[in-house]
Amino acid sequence: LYAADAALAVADEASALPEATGDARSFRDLILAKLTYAVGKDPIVARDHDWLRALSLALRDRIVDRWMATTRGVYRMGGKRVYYFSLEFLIGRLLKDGLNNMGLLGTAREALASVGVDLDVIAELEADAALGNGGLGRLAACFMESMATVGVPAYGYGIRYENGLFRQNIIDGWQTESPENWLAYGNPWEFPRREVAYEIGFGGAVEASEGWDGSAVHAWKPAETVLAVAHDTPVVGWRGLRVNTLRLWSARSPDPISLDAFNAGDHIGALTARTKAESISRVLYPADSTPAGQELRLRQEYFFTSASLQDLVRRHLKQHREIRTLAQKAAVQLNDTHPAIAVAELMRILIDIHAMSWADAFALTRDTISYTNHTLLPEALESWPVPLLERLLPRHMQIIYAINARVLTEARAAGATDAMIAAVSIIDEGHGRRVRMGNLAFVGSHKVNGVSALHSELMKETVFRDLNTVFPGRITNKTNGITPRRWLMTANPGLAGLLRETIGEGFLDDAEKLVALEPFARDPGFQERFAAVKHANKARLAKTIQQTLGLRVDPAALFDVQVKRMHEYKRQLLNILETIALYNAIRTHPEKDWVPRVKVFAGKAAASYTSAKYIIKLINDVAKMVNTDPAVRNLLKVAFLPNYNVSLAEVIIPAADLSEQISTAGMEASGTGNMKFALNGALTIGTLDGANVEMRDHVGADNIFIFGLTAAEVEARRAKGLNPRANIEADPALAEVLDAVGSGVFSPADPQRHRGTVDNLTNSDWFLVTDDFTSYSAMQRRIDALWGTPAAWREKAILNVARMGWFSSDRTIRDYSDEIWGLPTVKVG
Ligand code: 4GP
Repeated sequence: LYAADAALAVADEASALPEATGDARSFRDLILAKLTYAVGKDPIVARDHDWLRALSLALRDRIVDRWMATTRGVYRMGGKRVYYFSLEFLIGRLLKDGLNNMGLLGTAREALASVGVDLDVIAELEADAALGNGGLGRLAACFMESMATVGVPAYGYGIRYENGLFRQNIIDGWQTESPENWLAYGNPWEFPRREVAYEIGFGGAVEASEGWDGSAVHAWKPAETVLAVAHDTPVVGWRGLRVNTLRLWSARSPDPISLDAFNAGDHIGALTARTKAESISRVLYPADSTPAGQELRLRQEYFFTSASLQDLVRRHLKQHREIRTLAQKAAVQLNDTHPAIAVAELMRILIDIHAMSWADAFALTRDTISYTNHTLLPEALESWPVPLLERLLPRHMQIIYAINARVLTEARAAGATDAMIAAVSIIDEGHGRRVRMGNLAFVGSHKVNGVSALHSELMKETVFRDLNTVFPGRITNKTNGITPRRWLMTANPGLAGLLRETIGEGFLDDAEKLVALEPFARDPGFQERFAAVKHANKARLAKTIQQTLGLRVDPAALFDVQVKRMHEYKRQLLNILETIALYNAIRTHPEKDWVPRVKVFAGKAAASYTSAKYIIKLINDVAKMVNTDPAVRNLLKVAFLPNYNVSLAEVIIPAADLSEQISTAGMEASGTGNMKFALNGALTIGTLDGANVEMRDHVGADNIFIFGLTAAEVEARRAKGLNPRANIEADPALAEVLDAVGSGVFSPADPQRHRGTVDNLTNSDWFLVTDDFTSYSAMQRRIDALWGTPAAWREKAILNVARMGWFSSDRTIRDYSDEIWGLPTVKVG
């Protein structure tokens, strides 16, 4: 093989290179063949990016073999498939995860070493696919991996955004946004399927005629069409047992250019239609709980939903020839309301194209679809103006009206009052007539789930109270989970290795086997090794902090971390205000025995979310002062790491001692970062919110630091009327902090800068920062005390690792399979 010869020549020159053996040798040859024939480079001149591409393609070949086998198997068995519809898939990098799941991590490392290439160096060059905003998108990615692991035949359906979530730059402490160009070096993982393209219509009119039996027949004649072109990415499960497909749609114009216009000299106008069509898959909207762009966002939602439904109906008919069996063979899971238009689109396909009766079509739609809710925040509940839907999707609007009429009749029959009717109606008459997508998703689904026990209960009491009365039993809970392959094995190889040596390999296949670690929690020898792993991870994060911020931090300090989207309900503000209180206390009482802390923050704010951007600025203003104040003597450091994404999370999470999960109770649907930290041996400081509640139940109340008001108490205080001034008066430390921030101590060049933030806290404080400040602060001091007894701290940290197995997304997916999708799963290992 020519490539192999050339590589050996390279190896000869650097005679110290290790020899590859066995599997590594054949894998090396595969990499070299890819480098030569797919990348077109000689090993002698290959650069790191070339090696990355060659390695990725070599791995991809191995994955593809399993992929074909999996797909053939599903066809042969004729079983049910799951279709996970999500506007976001926050998949991050795929190389190491793929190597790990294929059992090739060591092999690849050895193969590359034999040609003088360092796997870790080239892996760092892989683009981070940020096709999502936050928790909802990352959950979809964990679910894809777990479905492949537990043997659920699944397709993920979404959009192939040319530019994913924006890149966050911090300039002079302020967030600025620039486009993330994740496709700049091409994407080795995807297979474009030009032949799999569907027409997606917009606008136009509906023509009604009389059918053979006298019933009305409707034909939608769209004014405009866009093509949805499939791009497939294989998703490998643990041990490579099965490989599923992530199918992302890219928008294309049916007419790439208007030649007439071009020839007439209008070179830009000739491309207008194309630009408009392609803009659909251009960018991901920053949608985490902020009102997003209007029409384009709706176009995106319909675009990918329609393409996906057309695709799965085609697959179903090809295999089973009979549309009526759809629900037995296909389970469509709507990840939040973004794909909720699926209810109307599937009805349109069944009625207008397959000539089904209304009743049959609706029963089939309901049996096929189910919906997951991810937030109770009122501003995040999607609704579209009726006139917009009427113009863009006229046939769907008709169908929605018809569904609504039947739902309201059903509700009346069930004894609904007028107020209940108004609440269950898909049309919101209160705010200028809007279509409530949550209600549409609810009535079109056989199951509706929340993502933690608390959240699912709150759904029944708040947003879906009346729908829950009319359709009792439809709401169910599926507590979120995280994949331990990415969040333990590949993100924290040191800890994974230690666990394997200590309790064997069983936990790799079944995370709940981590309980075998419990007997080691107090073992001094094990504690030492556990602490050494943590220290190494902290040293690595310290290096990242030094490289990105030029800030030196001591890995021996307590690493206290809050990383997640920036949002007022997540209360990064509470954290930074308490940090200031600590700063004041250290300055006032330098003689005390302070615990050295490093406060780490990271997270993006939606571009239009001004108050969140001010919080970022405040954190950076505080950092600037604290980090350079000699009076603090390195007892406190504050680091805001820019551009939080999956790859950065993989470095930060294994290095945390303390995990901040401090949302206003009742507002965080679940959280999944909370699970990742605890699985990696961080202790949690948190409110009784989202999945924190279940984490406390699993790890034990002694091993988690719970503070603050409960969801019920928050509701009661809001009902009674908040009184932040009284809270501030009652806590002199808080008053001092707010005085300092408001008067510009941290922003001397612009003393008014943070006035708005302080005024808002003093006058309204919707997120109850001042209500929880005192108990939060007290809990932090208890944490300091525990840190002073390393054996006690380590014992708790180890027990967290041992008891977090239940939060594996494998468990979550098994629950969905059993109770929502009606599918069998397998045990691996
Ligand atoms: C998030 C929720 O805020 C978070 O609590 C939850 O863990 C996650 O979904 C997954 O269920 N919501 C979003 C969103 O990301 O865009 O609404």
